[in-house]
Amino acid sequence: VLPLDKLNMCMDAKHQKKEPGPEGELFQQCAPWKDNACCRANTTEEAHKDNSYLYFFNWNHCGAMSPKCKKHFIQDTCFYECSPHLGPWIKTASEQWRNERILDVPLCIEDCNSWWEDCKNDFTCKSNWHKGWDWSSGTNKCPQGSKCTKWTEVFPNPKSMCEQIWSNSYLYTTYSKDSGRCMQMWFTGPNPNKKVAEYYLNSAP
Ligand code: FOL
Repeated sequence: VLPLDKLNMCMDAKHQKKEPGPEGELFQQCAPWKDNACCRANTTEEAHKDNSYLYFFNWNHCGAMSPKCKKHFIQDTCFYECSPHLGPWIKTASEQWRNERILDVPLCIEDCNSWWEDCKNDFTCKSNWHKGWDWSSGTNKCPQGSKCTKWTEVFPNPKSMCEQIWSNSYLYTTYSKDSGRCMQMWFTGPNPNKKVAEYYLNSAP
């Protein structure tokens, strides 16, 4: 049989393990996932670097990204690479670099709002960071015809950023962390997202 435990599984993407499990140590911001993770320790170290081998992604494509903004992108990377409770939102992907993706993961309002607040004075040239870059140098640069503008011009509000930046990986919600109805990118202690996945799995059509 195919083991398919939607409450405890890893997506078939670029760096995730086949099955979730404990990792002795995970690096810094990814440490909350160490008891049960889809990421390896190496992946979490890379997640904290600029232009890491994970995606060779350049956060500083419109000048240096501020540290307070970058910490949210590191946390998003931890969440994306490590989360074992994304089953209800895993879909087949059409990209050549991954077989599966996440779609419309309901993100807690605090996590989306603080991410946008901490980035709103930064600059970018694109609203969808998955597609359309100039990769000719080996890392992403703003494509010809695009211009670096204020974050708020590209993303007027938290919802536009959280939903558009990774092709609708996230769904903006007005649920708070204590609701049990939204997924948390930032948490300490036991992973609160398992119960959220359980809720959505049981309330699914
Ligand atoms: N975080 C979350 N929450 N969801 C994600 O889907 C996600 N994905 C990445 C990182 N964090 C995430 C991966 N990021 C390319 C660009 C970004 C990227 C992975 C790959 C890239 O190669 N883009 C090409 C198109 C490639 C294709 O579509 O096949 C480009 O044109 O820029």
